[in-house]
Amino acid sequence: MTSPIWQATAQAQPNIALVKYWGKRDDTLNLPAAGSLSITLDALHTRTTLRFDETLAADDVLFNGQHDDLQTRKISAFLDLFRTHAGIATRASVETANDFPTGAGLASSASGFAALALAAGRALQLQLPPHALSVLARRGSGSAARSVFGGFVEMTAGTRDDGEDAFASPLLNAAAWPLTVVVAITSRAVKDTSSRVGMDDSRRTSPFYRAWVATANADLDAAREAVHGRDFARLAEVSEASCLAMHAVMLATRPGLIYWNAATVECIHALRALRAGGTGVFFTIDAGPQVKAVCLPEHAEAVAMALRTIPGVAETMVSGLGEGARIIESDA
Ligand code: 2P0
Repeated sequence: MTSPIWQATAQAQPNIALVKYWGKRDDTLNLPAAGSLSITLDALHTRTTLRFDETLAADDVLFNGQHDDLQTRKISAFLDLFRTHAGIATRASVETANDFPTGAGLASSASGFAALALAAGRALQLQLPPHALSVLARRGSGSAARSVFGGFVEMTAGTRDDGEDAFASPLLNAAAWPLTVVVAITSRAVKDTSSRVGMDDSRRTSPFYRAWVATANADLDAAREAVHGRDFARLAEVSEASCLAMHAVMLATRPGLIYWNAATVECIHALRALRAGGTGVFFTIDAGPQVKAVCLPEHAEAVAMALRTIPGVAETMVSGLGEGARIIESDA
């Protein structure tokens, strides 16, 4: 008799936070200290095929075409959550790949764990409602909870110790306010300090950390209202403020977390000058040196051209807003 194989392929896209997440209230359950608000992209993808196979003695993970011990451990621990949920011990083979730089401040863990959570839930036929999928994706990476959904998304910090109320929800779909994001790649190097380690260091040592967490709700309220009102100027103001406050917390961490390079700073100045001249654009920057320019679609080409002239900008990628994680293929 052949052993059963449960298989699913899922795709998810990274998201970019406009109101940032930087710090946890619980490391084990990956519970954020404050809420966040993001946009899901459509041009960058993670695709993940998962097969639970009773003939396997161990999980077998192919990450961007390679066997990688660290990624295998992370993915295996994540799949344990689903095995526990389903009451099985079956091992899995996983093939996951990103069509964009991994670990370089482009939210590859967000799309990666969102795709894996969706594939695992489908392969095991767990019938998870979206918020439960978001809770599980969060266990892999806090930002992955947001990539479950498309368009504009809000992540709620929740108050429960078990984390069941810490999940993301859709705010506005992508077509309702189709902004364009131009990503300026200023380095392809993998960052020195992961977000996970960096945000824990900030919580423990940055004198600005408490103030950062205390101001998050006001930023969330302003950003949510700006999204509902399609108020680009207001969204620009709060997004840049949240980004710069997060980087202030990072800089004041001991030792200081400096994710920017010279080109990052040049991009900031160039984008501010463009906005002062009437271009609909604002910047945001995550735990890496890339600059994400969020634009009104009619201004995206001018923004991309301006960013490409800046020394140190190796490449620009242009993306619209996209859908949430989805199943591409499944036999379950
Ligand atoms: C964000 N970042 O809101 C912020 C801004 C980076 C800077 O979410 O430890 O990879 O897995 O929960 O989700 C990156 O952090 O961290 C991130 P974990 P994650 O997009």
